[in-house]
Amino acid sequence: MRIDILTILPKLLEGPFNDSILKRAQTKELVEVHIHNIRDYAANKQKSVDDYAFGGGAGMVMQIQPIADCIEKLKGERGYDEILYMTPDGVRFNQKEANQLSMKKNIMILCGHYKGVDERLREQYITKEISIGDYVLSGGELAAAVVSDAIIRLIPGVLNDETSALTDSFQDDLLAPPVYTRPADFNGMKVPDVLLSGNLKEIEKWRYEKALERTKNRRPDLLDSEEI
Ligand code: 6GU
Repeated sequence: MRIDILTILPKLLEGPFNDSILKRAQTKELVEVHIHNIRDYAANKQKSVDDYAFGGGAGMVMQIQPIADCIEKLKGERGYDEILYMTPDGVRFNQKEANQLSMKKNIMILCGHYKGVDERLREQYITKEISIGDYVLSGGELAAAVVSDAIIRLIPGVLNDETSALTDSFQDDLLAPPVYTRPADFNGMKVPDVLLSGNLKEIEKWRYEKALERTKNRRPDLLDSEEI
């Protein structure tokens, strides 16, 4: 898989992709991540990438030219399965979307700023508009990192057994159950007996019950009616 991210703040994205699982995925050549500075494509002398909104109002709008040129250049080099635009007015991102995107070959992600990008860019190039939740971030970069992380860890070979995605929260529409490690007794706070019992069937049952209980309490919206 290849992910191209278009941003005016490339430094913001360096950290998340240069550590831990996302870094290893690139070293193992399971994913290529390319970050493009939109400002490099600005055709004007001042290298400006934003301007006042037609019709007035507060906030700047990201201009069409630098972004269109960057997208056109990349599209000339390869086909893209999706061109995503990160925006708080997009469709809410979830695990199902992450699963689907993890099976694509080439994905482009455009990070918005200020009051957003010129609408004509969205009409002309964007195949999917994504929000990561009901709150507003200063820009799309952190959201792009979130979405990329959720996608990349699902690519076969990225995770090992210990970090397996199979037992994640949401993979079966249930939140994950509580987990414990040594010591079994910390200042009198004890690990549930069943986890020390060695009875795999009982442990599975306990984990399922706890996952269900946690989901009912915190995210009842995730449960189908027959499970409640
Ligand atoms: Cl994708 N971008 C911004 N700027 N804010 C957000 C978001 C995205 N998702 C939630 N809030």
